[in-house]
Amino acid sequence: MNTSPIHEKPATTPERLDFYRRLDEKDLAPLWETLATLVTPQPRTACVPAHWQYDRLRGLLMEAGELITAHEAERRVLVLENPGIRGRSQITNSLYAGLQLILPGEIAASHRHAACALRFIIEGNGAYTAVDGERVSMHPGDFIITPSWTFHDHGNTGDEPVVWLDGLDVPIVNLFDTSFAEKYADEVQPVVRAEDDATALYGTNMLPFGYEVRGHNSPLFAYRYEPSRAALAHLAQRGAPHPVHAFKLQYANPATGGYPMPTIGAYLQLLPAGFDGASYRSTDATVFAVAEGSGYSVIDGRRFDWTHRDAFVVPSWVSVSHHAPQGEAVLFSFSDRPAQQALGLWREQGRAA
Ligand code: 1HN
Repeated sequence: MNTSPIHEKPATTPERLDFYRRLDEKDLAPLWETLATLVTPQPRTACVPAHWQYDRLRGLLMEAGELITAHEAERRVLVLENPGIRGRSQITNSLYAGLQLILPGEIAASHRHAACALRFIIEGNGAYTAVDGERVSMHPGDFIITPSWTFHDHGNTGDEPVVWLDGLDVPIVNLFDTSFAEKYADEVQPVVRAEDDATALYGTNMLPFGYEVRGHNSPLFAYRYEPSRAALAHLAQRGAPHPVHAFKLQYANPATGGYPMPTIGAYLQLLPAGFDGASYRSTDATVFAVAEGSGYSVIDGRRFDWTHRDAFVVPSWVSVSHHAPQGEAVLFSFSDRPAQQALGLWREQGRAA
């Protein structure tokens, strides 16, 4: 790959500086002064690799639970901010991530927005999320989607705190200046599909009879952990791991075979005990959550030792390899790959056969 710049910034002379000043007054700027940083030979992100240890932040999340109600906060979330771009509520240039806590008896009121969301359940049972009238229970390891512009509220009818990882495409929506949001008239939307009716479909590869494909969102809002995990176990029994990804599956929209949402793809991968992954990079910065076990990843030459419930992020076009020396591990991940592919921009390197 040719990584030399397409242009070197020309020398600045007093005459040129004076010219630039006069351009500036007219809202004009010389491209040759910025071209080298504007169009780089390869991605040059401000985002950095980062790791959030759940054991070290769980106390803070519970403290948030004492300091502010879900009602007052609207959503009680600690945002995972990429250290390279602090203050923007972003984990990558295109995605938001946060850890949301809902305590027993609490309700997070119904609203909708242009941004789509995913939830990956980290700990606790007894909470539900309602998406467009469909109430879905949440259990650790489940992957749940909230498509764009669908009303959603959450509740915890159990007796323990429930925590999940939120992922949203808020920065993409804001890049296009296409943000809309509104509250539902009541705190909670009516349940139009019973939990059991909806849940019965999850993991069956079946859709309601007569279902018509509409838009880009999966008609199934929840992907249970057990069937996904069982599929990975089955793959691991039958074949050799991929040198980079080990055993990796992507969550699919059963109506189209495509991604569950137009902007965010999500994945679950099993690293078998002793897995020593090869180095790889892709243009989609990726957020990982540890679903099971422990291990480490080498990101841009730095080693990050992770364990169950931790989160970490791999920026765009930065090399990563995964390792599971202490036993098998399962990683959940999500990225903006569907958006990049739709625009013809996605690339990867180091993908062995
Ligand atoms: C949101 O609506 C939720 O519904 C969580 O749980 C996190 C972050 C930014 C914007 C909207 C939720 C969010 C959010």
